[in-house]
Amino acid sequence: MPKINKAKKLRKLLHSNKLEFILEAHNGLSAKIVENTGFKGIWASGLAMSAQFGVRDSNEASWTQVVDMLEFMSDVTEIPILLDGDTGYGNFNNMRRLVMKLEQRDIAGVCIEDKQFPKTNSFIDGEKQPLAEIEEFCGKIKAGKDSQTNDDFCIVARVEALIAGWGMKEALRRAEAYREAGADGILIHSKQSRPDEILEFAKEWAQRSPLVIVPTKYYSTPTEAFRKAGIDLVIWANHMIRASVAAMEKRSKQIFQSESLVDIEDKVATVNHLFSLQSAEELSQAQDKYLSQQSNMNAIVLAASRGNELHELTYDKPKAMLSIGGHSLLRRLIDELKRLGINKSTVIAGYKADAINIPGIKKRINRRYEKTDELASLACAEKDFSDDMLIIYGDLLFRGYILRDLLETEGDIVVVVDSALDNPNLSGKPDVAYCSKADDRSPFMQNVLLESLSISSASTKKKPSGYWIGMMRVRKRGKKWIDKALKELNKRDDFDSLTLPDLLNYLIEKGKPINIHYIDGHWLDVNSLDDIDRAGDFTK
Ligand code: SPV
Ligand code: MG
Repeated sequence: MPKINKAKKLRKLLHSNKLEFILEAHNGLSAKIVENTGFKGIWASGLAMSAQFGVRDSNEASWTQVVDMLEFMSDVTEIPILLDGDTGYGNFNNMRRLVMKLEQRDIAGVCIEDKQFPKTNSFIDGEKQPLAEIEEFCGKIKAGKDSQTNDDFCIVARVEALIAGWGMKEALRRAEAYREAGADGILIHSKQSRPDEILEFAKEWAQRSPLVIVPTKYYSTPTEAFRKAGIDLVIWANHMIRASVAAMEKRSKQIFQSESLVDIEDKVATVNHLFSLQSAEELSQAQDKYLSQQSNMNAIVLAASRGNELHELTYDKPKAMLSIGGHSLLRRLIDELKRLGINKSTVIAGYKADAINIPGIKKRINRRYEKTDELASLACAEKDFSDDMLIIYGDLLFRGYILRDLLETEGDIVVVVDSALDNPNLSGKPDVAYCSKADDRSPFMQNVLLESLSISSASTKKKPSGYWIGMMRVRKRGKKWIDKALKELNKRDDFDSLTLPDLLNYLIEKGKPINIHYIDGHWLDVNSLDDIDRAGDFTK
């Protein structure tokens, strides 16, 4: 995107031949709000910025802290920002460096006032504050102008003579000197509640250069009077910070007194509104564009069974919550999924569901776990199915590369099959896989399809190709097949006894291709006490 020249925009505001308005902002959020409202520019007020830091408007916040804040403001807006640069934070040399740093952050201009560093706010004993020497201040303006690299960067000179009680003549003398030194505009400041001296100044000034005012004290003046006086720019200088202070004090008192949120929920901005001010939507679109596919995946984890073979070890928890080396099997699995960018997991619990207390997962409960098998559990998570998901047993231990490689394997449904038929870690009754081709151990064997799964190899003379390990990846079309199959199988009397292998066999019967991702060992599922020892070694 071509960079918009914010300095040019500010210059245009100063020279627009009509009265323009800019509003104060003091951080990224308020800057965004000012822009969203429709203002054409932002006043980065020294008073408001120091107030939001909780310090005084007396150069207590360092100039680099101010510049850091400006960066946030500038990053989230496209309208120009005019910085209230106090006295330029030092002499001509500090001014040069300030201009350089402001330009680097795309700040459109800076206003400096003819006082001495450290200054204090003009409305606090304004008449006691010493003014800068005219020559010295002119040198500062010149140094700033000479160091800017963008011709449109604006330096506005603020005349404090009226505030300090030095009179109209001195104010005009100073303004003229600053104009001649190269200032792009004059800000004439007043603390009177009536606009008389400002209007008089404007008349005498006679549009020699752009004129800027801050009607904080003479706020009741009709805006038309400024227009008629030929003023170019009005700064509403501190009303965002004051609005927020009033709102925060009111609401914090209410919460404190009521010890409840009931009365204020409707009176504060919604969390969604905050998200929108933070452009959360843009981030989610960028995630879709830039994050690898697997980060949008979710995992459906089956963890409803007790694991009866483990006897008293699973007396008070399901098998997936057995601790191996200090972490439960399920915890290890969820951590591994996260490591590979799968951050959404639905765990289907059943037996001792309360014992599954892993943060950040969604839990679905198969209340009929005692009378049902895997498919009934899977159906409990139907609402969480997505167009890219992993279905996996909750008690599975495996080396990370297995899942990583699975995520890179093509296919609407891909199941992981261990072709090491003599894998010493195997126990229980693993599901025997018969596939269209045996594993030839080439790195990326493709287009191998599952022909059937069976609980034992005795039923057929065909040579098994390996064991299904209880992990499958399902893409959009595969999900549709599974949705449909679950509906159809649910009508069968034996639905409660059906397992994931039954589902896969059913899909194969219906002609759906189930792809194979072959591995060679490096996984374990815990079925017996011996497996627990093996699992301990496996996780070391
Ligand atoms: C500011 O906004 O910090 C200003 C304007 O300097 S005023 O507070 O009115 O002096
Ligand atoms: Mg200020």
